[in-house]
Amino acid sequence: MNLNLPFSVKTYRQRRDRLMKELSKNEQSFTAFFWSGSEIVRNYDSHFPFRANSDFLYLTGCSEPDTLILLQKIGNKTRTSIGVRPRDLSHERGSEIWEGERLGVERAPKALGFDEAFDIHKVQTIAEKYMSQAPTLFWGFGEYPEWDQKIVAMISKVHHNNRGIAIVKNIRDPRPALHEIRKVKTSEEVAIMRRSAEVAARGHIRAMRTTKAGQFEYQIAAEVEREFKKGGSEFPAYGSIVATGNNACTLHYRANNTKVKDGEIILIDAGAEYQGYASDITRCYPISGKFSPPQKEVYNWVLKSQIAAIKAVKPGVDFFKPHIAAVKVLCEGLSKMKIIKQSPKVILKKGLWKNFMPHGTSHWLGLDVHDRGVYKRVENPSESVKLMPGNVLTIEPGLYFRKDDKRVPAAYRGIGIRIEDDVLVTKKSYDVLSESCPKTVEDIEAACGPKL
Ligand SMILES: [Mn+2]
Repeated sequence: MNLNLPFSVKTYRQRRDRLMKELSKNEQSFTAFFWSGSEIVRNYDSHFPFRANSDFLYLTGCSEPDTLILLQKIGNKTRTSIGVRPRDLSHERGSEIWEGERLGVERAPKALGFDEAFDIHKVQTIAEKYMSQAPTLFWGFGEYPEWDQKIVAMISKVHHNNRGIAIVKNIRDPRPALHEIRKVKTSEEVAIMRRSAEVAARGHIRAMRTTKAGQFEYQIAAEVEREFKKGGSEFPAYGSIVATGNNACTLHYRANNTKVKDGEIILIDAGAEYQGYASDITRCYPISGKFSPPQKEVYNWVLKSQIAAIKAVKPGVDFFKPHIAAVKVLCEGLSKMKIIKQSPKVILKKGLWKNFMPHGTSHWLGLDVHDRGVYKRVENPSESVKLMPGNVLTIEPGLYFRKDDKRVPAAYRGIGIRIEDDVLVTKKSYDVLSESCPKTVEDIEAACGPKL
């Protein structure tokens, strides 16, 4: 069976050990559970392609549905177990002959580096046994409601069997510790993320080279995603946004069903998922291959702001420092283009820029496109977290002038621009993982023609 783990079994074992060490800082003895997720029905008996929960993926590298990780630490002793679907070679519906090969109970321990494995159908007995051995249970509520209920029922059962005396005394969330670990990428992870960004960049370049007036946005998406698969990425990291003209002003535009016209700018926000890791790139280019003067003007202000933000990335600075750098330039642009007839200072102070850039400049990037991890300190929410070497974040300022926005001079209406790169925080400064994607007006116009 080809599991295609991105890293060695040893790496995943080390990740689990590291997590257990973190969790044991406050809890001597505990059990922790992590669920992979299940297949989800799209319609009738068709399912969406399965992709495991990212915490689960981080800890195993494996993407089998209906799988539960059990980690236990009692004093200095650790025990790891994994509940999987049993093998089934019958001719019945739902068997491997119908649905594909499974890892199974016998192969799982060695293949994934766990001490033991069990049939997921017997989870209740096993999980209750584990639970009754340690006073603290780590489980992340709110992601799988069905499992939240199962966990509560199991706790109840364990207590009932013990004549109502509490055995599970503390229920804690394992995610803050795990997400802090996930936030700092190793060089192995960075290599994969760089590749993810390179593959995504090729998709954007192909779109620039093939887009012609009269195509539908989804047909352009197909050109982008063709390069993803060609480059070894099985799935896009999220639903590709291909938004022409005024559609670009809808931040999470998903319809992708408009025909593109000459004279418009198209915005593509699309990233590949490579070995589980997301890239997230946004580029805008003219359908005709040439920017009009007002389009170019808006584009260059966003570009200037994006470059200023990237230059603000370095270890030790506040997470929001790049955002502030980006916003300052946008305020200058909004004033210079007379979109807001105020000085840049007033636009900044009164927050008027928010009318035309309603989103933040950055988010973490990793296994999840909006990778987990906090932006403000949990203990002091007025203080933002600092950037650290190994963090990967996006830098994506934008300006959006809706076609029906009467406040905006007519020449700029219907233009929506966002420019997004994936940036690694290095020991001294930054490294743009998506730098192979054209970004200046000159480079984009060159990439737009001649058409393939
Ligand atoms: Mn993004």
